[in-house]
Amino acid sequence: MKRLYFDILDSTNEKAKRMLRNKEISSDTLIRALEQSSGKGRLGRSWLSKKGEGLYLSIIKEVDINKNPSILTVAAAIAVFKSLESFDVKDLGIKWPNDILIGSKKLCGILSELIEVDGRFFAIIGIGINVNNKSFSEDLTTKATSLFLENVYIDMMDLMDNLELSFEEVYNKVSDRWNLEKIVNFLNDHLIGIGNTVEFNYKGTKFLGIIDGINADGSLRIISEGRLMDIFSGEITLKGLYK
Ligand code: BT5
Repeated sequence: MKRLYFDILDSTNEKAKRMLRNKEISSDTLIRALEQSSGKGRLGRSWLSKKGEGLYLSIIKEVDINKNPSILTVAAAIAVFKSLESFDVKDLGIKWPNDILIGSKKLCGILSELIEVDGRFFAIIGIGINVNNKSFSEDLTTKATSLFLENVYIDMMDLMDNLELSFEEVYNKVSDRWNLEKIVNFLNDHLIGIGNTVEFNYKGTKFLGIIDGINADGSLRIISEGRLMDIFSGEITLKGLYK
């Protein structure tokens, strides 16, 4: 994978979009910044991206729009999980669709975006991992953690190298039906909240349901009012997670 490094960017995802539109990069590129001035979360939220505190990167992959590109978000979550696991990080969990937690606190967020350039589709998979953060602001302190705060010391460059390999491995597997099944099983084994009650939004209405697992297309299976429902995107609130 081609790598591009920057000291500071607004957002590695935004930079990737600009460069794709200007034909400066193509598939299989990794963009990293030491700092982001407008790190992005989902749904207009922001991602705290101070200099040297976290790993901020985007991976660009051309995708076949007919082959469910949304599975890439879960593939990225699994790649991060496996990478951290290989460094012996304990108590990891995946919260659908895009968070890696240690215990009940968020260590990593993933923002996948899809853009079209001249009829070709590219997925931009943005990954933010808290590495050296020594503390968090009041609003995040009960919700967020870093490797440092969990007493884990991993060199950021080693983490990035390992993560890139892990991503390629998982990415190749999700393109294969048989392996996809194994990947989904892995995900369900590490999914936070199976059997727990969640609140979720479905077509504009709030429902309570019980998490049953993740499907092969990356959607979340919920049992609500005796029915199975598949949630493809959006927000779930796990009851009692952040206490
Ligand atoms: C995410 O959004 O979790 C996706 C974060 C993706 C960040 C990467 S960094 C590289 C690439 N370039 C970008 O510009 N973005 C990607 P979401 O699920 O919406 O979570 C955002 C929420 O998490 C915020 O509203 C805060 O409550 C919380 N938050 C913000 N910064 C955090 C941090 N560093 N650690 C833990 N939680 C954080």
